[in-house]
Amino acid sequence: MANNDSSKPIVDFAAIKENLGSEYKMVQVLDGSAKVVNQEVFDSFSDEQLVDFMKKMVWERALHEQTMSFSRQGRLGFYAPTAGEEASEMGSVSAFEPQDFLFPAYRDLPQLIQHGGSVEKGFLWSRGHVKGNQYDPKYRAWMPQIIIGAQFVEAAGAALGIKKNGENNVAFVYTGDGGTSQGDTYEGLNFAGAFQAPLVAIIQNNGFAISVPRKKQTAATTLAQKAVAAGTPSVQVDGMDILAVYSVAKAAREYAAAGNGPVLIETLTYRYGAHSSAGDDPSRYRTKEEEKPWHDNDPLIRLRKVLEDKGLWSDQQESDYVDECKTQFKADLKAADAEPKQTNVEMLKNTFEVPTPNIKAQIAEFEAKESK
Ligand SMILES: Cc1ncc(C[n+]2csc(CCOP(=O)(O)OP(=O)(O)O)c2C)c(N)n1
Ligand SMILES: [Mg+2]
Repeated sequence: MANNDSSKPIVDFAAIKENLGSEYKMVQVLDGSAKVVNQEVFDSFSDEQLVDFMKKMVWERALHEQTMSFSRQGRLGFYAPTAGEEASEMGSVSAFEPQDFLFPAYRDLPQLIQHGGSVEKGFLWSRGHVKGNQYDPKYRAWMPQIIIGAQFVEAAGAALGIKKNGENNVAFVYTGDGGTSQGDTYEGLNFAGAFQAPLVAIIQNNGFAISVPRKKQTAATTLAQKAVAAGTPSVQVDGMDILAVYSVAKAAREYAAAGNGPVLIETLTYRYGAHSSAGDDPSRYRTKEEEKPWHDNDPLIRLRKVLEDKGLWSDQQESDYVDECKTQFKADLKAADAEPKQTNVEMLKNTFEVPTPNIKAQIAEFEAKESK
């Protein structure tokens, strides 16, 4: 049968495509010039809270600087730089309760530490030391995941466990923009949606998956809309505005903890440095002109302006606090240095609760070698 070319198509795919994701409007409390754009939410913060947010971001920036310096001295293993992502990381983690279960990725050590971990353990993790993955069982967090997306499947399982235990808590999980292209991310989200489990998924869209820019990663207009297929509400938030990130994460936590199922948050942020301390060169995949607006939008500058206007913060206070943090990080590295070197026996024993015959043989072999 011949088509009548002049008639309108039964479906206007072009119009549908044009509108995909158009309902997402980036949430802000402070705009790029630190102007309050949501007075009601801004007024809900006490002076103490504002100073606490500033201190957390200054702490994270100092941790970044110190770990980059340790890395250049060959004193750490793998470390993922975090400068630029302080509002996204500190704003989100501050919205959760100690009893919430955290599933971080490798760029989320600062959240892991803030959620009750320690800098020393973070350094041991960076060195691949098994002690970096061993936490007090009452501390509710999983080790930072290197396998992109895998933490979403784990977090969905934990969220279902939380629901089955009848707790009013949530599991919260992080991945990057690149992570949303990985099957596991969707599978975890879909599972949590199907079981209406209390999962808060945070996509830190920092513009790049190593050298692959966000635009080449997916044709989706926003990453937030990827939740829609899993029947999950989602939001895009200014990831350089800590007040917006915190407020959105807090609302997401409350919604999920109340038994309404999962939520997804996309934070729009930027990675200033290289992908990792292994030293890839960002100038090979982006220009200084592209980077500049993000530096102008720096999360610390934005909150600092607000605090200085209120007389709550000064350069002196900041530099004293940076010194205090860096002194502590140096002590934390010393403590990590004092940890006895990991043996193969320890690593093998840590692999399976009940070792296989093969692993048993290897344990015996290394016990003989390493006891010498
Ligand atoms: C399953 C899997 N595939 C590939 C990699 C290699 N890899 C490590 S980091 C990375 C990029 C991830 O980018 P994104 O999710 O945006 O996170 P970001 O590093 O920007 O925080 C890739 C592809 C991996 N670790 N795991
Ligand atoms: Mg990324």
